Amino acid sequence: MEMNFINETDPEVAELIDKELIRQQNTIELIASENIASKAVMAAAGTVLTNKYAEGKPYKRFYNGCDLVDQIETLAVERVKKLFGVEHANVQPHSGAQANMAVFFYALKHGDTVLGMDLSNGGHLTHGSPVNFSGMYFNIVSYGVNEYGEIDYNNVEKLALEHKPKMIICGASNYSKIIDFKRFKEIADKVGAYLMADIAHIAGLVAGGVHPSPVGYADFITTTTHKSLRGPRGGVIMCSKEHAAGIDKAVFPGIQGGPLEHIIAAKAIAFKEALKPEFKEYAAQIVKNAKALAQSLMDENIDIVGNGTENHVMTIDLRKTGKTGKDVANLLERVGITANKNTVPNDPQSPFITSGVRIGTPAVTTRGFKEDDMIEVGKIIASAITVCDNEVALENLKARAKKLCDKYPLY
Ligand code: DSN
Repeated sequence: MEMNFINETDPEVAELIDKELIRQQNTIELIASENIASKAVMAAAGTVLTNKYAEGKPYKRFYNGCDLVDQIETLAVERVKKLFGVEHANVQPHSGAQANMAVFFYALKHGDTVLGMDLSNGGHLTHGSPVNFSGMYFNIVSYGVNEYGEIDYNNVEKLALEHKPKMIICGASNYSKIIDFKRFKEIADKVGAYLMADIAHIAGLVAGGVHPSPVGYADFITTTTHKSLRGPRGGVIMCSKEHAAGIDKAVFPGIQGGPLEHIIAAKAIAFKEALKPEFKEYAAQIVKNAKALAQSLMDENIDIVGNGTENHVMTIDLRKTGKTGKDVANLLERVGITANKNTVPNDPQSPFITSGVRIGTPAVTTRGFKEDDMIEVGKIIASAITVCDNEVALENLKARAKKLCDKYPLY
């Protein structure tokens, strides 16, 4: 029905949205940060709530007419608090980057030292990249991963003792091992630093009980809501009561204006979905699928950084194939698999070319893929890398990928 409204007003945009639905239906989505939101989540994001200004917090707004959005935002807050077992949550950040920015704004002063994971080692732009506000306005010290793709906690401790950061950031955009939040907390305590856990990638796994939680260790927990958590595109900050008022002020009026109440309603629905027992099964299946995919690739003689995965994501290491991440990501798109190029530890290539491809299983798991399907996906990827110049063979692989897509309709 919504598409009819769009079509009446703007057939050009409607056609492109229609085509994007077909693209998603006919593609095996392995971008580790993407997912497939439910119809209810999407419907809430397209409601009259987009019309409402509601600066401030529920029941303490600057504008009138907020009674109903107050109730909706309160539902979102209470549900996410229950889901993660936290004392306080702010559901207004428009994105994960803004959630992180608000924590920086509250916890740090311009020029303070922050210890975070390097972007090319799996960290995030907002963990101190020189091209991001975090790297421009703060003194960043970075830690990375060893050749097995693991954080060297002793090295993190050494850097912390040497540089005395005001805040340490853990959590990553491309890290396939379990994060030891307790160890990070011990390091932070040794130097009196705040600990921020950015769980954007693993939030669904934490909520589903298949990855340890940072609650009780991290002073601030930030996440996006659209990755493994499977909600609308947006962010959340969680913390103890001690930091609640300061974090809320950092979000508004610190870095944002009016909250997106239509997206907050969609977040409330996603949190309700994640509180259901089925979500635990989903989270467990994401990890089972990732392990099956990693094994299938390694069985086909494809290297995986760290020889496997403990969560939802892994990086194919292409160094021995002589191919680049950029080429293979494009090649995979050619056969109906979407992924992104990514650096591997000590990558000889630039971040624009890379020697790796990051792949993850949250989206395909939502579609219903199981371990057997992941084995087939691994075989398709491995064959594509091998037969990359043979058009007939690539067409054949595309047909195999399409068969899997047809087996699991998107909506
Ligand atoms: N762009 C996200 C990812 O792909 O991991 C990080 O925000």
